[in-house]
Amino acid sequence: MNLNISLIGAPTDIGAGSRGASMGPEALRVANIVTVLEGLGLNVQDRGNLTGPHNPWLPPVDGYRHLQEVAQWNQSVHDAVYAELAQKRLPILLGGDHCLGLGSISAVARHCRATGQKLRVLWLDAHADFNTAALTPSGNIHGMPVACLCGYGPDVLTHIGGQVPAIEAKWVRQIGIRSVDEGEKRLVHSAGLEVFDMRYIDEMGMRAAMELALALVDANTHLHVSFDVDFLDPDIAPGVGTTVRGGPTYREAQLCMEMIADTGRLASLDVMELNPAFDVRNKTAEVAVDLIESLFGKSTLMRKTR
Ligand code: 6HN
Ligand code: MN
Ligand code: MN
Ligand code: MN
Repeated sequence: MNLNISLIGAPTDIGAGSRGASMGPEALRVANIVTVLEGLGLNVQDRGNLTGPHNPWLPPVDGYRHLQEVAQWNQSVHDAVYAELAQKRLPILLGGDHCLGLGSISAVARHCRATGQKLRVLWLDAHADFNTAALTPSGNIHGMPVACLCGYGPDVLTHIGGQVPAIEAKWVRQIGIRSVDEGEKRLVHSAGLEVFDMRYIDEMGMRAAMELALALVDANTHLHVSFDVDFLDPDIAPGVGTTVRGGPTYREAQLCMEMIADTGRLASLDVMELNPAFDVRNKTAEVAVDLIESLFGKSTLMRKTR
């Protein structure tokens, strides 16, 4: 794995339905994300925070809230993530709401086209984030990034990485899904997204889900993880704007991260939707940092050496 990590803060809630994800990057820093990663022997550069338009908090227009502002934020995320990848570093985007997964993954896809790598996106989330302007119940663009990446969206969002669609639905695996809107569900099915929802995880277990989600990851695969903190059960992660009961437990989430780490192919990461305004003494940020530590290969005594 790449040992050179760059942190990029994106302090905005421009695509969300509640205010506060803009404080996410600082909460992750307060939870010691830098020293925890350094403790694993990684070289960590904190690039500080990107800037962008403030949140005007307006109602949706033609099915989108803040479309131009969302496009601007995503353009700067794209540029920052692409620059780190071009310097052969592993970018970690500190969100910020999940609309920014669009800029981040557009950059990763562009990088993979340039290097000839296969891209695999793991989308860890309670939600599918596969809405369009016609389907969305809210107009909040954090519910739309996967659809935009797959080409279902307005030009200002689908063109950010220079190729439309930025990715193919078959490169994506969604894990932990348990809240999908009615119209969104139909589009998920027709686009052919592979979803390991909570029903699947309940019946088959996290291990079986991750084995399938990681099948076909090989030495030429760039593995991108987009970690929406609302993936986690609200009992352990109340600090998000859109909690949904019935998510992975602490242990299930650890196993998920450990199995990703074992591939050795993690090459970029988003940590999104952390909302300190809903948190209790920064504990959700601490849980997220714990899980990121496992994602980067924190080893335990019981682990067999490779
Ligand atoms: N997220 N499906 C809902 C919507 O408004 O489109 C919720 C989206 C949540 C998005 O948590 O990243
Ligand atoms: Mn999300
Ligand atoms: Mn979510
Ligand atoms: Mn790469």
